[in-house]
Amino acid sequence: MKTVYSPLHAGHAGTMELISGAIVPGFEKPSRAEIIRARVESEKLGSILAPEPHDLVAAKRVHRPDYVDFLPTVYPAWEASGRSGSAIPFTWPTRGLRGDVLPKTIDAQLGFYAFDGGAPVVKGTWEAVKSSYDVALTAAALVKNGERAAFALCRPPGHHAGDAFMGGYCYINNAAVVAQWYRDQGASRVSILDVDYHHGNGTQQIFYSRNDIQVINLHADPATEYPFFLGHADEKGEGVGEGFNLNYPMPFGTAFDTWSVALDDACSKLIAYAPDAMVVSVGVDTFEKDPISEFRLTSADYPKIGRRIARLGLPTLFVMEGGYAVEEIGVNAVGVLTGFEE
Ligand code: SP5
Ligand code: ZN
Repeated sequence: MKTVYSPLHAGHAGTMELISGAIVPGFEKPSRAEIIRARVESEKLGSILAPEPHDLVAAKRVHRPDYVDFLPTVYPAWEASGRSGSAIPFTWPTRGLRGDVLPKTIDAQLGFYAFDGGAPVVKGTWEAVKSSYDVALTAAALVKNGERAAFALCRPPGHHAGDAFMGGYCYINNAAVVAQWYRDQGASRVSILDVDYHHGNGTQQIFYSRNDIQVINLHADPATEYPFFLGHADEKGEGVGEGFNLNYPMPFGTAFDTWSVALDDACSKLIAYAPDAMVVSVGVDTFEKDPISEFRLTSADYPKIGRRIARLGLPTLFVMEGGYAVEEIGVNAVGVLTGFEE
């Protein structure tokens, strides 16, 4: 299959992250995408294409327009206020505070448009976010125009970003953008299968009241794992969307024997829905050696995931999400794709 990749992701670099009581270099770093790209080449997965530039119309179909327009203003406003480094929010309009009045100062606006402090903005962030969006849409067009599958090597990832908030290394929800784009191009139904270790809270939130986009998540139980406040099994969608959101929370220590049972069940629900196309939010932070995660999948398991997804027989777009064991990220991410192509 073809891969779409942009070098512009690399400007989103040098981010800082507050984790386990310390401020450390961000886990979501440029080498992730570079190592995956190198593995795409060495495994001869297929050609690597540059993205076509897109306007922001498709982003505004799933995100609030004011949120999309805010993103490119962050770093200029941060610099104008005399700071450098990573722009990170520290105050949020939680219960009991006003979440309906956009404040005037950048520190407050960051909190207004974020659900955590995990999406730092540096000088090159917007250009990288925009390139990741272009990568996703360009890869989606390949599939729409007849390719069985394509790989959007997106960086930064997207599945934690909701209609008007960033967080968890995510800014624009690339998987949500392309799912909606397929609908706007004439698909009747689209499924999103999110296999990242973390619950795709942004994707769930965006489509929660919809019956035309099925959202299925396999992830660590939010009772004990980030993003904590969404992703329980009883979240099934609302209104006409009831029954079209499916969550498979699993405990720390989950290995492929258990995880694959959830995948099989998810696949049966997906087949019953009979979508015209599917989008896979492919995170490989389920890996046993992932530095911030607690599942136990091995490198040998990733091709099995690809094979199982291939059996669905659907036009498939793989959109890169998480995975922080950098040394093995290429083997694991590309393992899913080569497994799919067997
Ligand atoms: C796209 C994606 O995978 N985003 C993940 C964001 C996770 N951010 C919070 C991580 C908190 C992890 N807890 C530390 C446990 C270390 N053993
Ligand atoms: Zn993740």
